[in-house]
Amino acid sequence: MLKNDLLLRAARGEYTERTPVWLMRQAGRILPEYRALRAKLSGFKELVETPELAAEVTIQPVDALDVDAAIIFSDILVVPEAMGLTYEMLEARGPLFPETIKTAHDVARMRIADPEEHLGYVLEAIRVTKRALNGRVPLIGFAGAPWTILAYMVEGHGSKTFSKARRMLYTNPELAHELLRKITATTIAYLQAQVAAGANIIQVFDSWAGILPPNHYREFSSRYIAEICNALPDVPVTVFAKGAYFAIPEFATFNCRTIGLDWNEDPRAVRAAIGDEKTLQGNLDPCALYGTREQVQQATIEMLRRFGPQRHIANLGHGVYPDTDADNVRVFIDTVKEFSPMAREGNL
Ligand code: 1CP
Repeated sequence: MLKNDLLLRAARGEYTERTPVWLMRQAGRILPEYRALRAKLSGFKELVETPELAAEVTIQPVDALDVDAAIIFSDILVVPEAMGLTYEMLEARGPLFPETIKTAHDVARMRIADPEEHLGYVLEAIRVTKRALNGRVPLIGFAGAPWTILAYMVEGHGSKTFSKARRMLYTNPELAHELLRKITATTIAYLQAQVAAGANIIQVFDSWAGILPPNHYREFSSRYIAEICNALPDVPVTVFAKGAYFAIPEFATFNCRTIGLDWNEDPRAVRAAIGDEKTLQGNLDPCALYGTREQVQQATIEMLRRFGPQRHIANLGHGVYPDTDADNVRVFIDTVKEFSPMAREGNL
């Protein structure tokens, strides 16, 4: 039983006495205790692949920041690795796939992964985390959306344009679909296993949604996200598609509970467009946390006003930047907790 279930109640559209709050990328470099542990290890992968360590850093922000949820410490790139494409995490540079997907032969070599066999370390990290959390807050499980995973598998690393990946959608759409089907099957089994291991809510990250034109987004991304939502009927799902403002009315028809908004989106306009069915998550600009204490507080209050008092999960519009002052992160969290109850009385 959960002692704090605000996040789940908000996701289900139930009344909350205040707005729940957590931050994308809350576990990581902003916390000195993360940096200290990380410095003792061979690298990022050791942390992700050792369940006790992954559980420890998952819980650090719950202790240090008093957020209303933990998110399992892992990465979206464990999925391509489980399918047969290993990644490296280069210090200060990000992920790199030494081999990439180019041909039909490459796609044929990718397997539909078995969660226990190929991703057992994440499932074990979830089990260890759940025991250690002992019901303090819900645990968020996650995966990348199939399009974002394809983008890394074809491109091999982060990119501003992902032009190799987008080229495939024009030059070999059938091959792209073949790969997307395999990623989707792997992701569905993996997320169902995360739920069985104890994840209370699932977030699908489509980080590179915004680089596709709307017609390609419908053909190569959103339909696979819909399949994932349909395969998880018993758990609330959050769809966060960065930059895909044009797809939000479509997400409103999905079997998901929450839609994540990035900082380009206006919560009032989204509400007006989609009605009250879904909970919204977001969307303070991560750069707002570089301001003074007073500026962070004002920006957070303004965000609360734009979303209104119910059906909102407070968050940033994307992951917190690693050089953000943890004290300003605390101001953001404390402001949500202090001021969101006032909104219920119409005093914000
Ligand atoms: O050594 C380090 O500390 C490296 C930094 C780091 C961290 C802390 C990476 C490398 N991944 C993570 C953990 C991580 N990744 C989490 C942990 C839980 C939490 O949020 O606290 C999550 C949810 C992710 C998900 C993830 N990884 C996404 C989707 C979310 C988003 O930010 O859009 C993406 C795109 C990745 C790929 C990735 N992993 C790491 C980096 C630097 C990147 C982005 C590379 C790029 O810009 O293309």
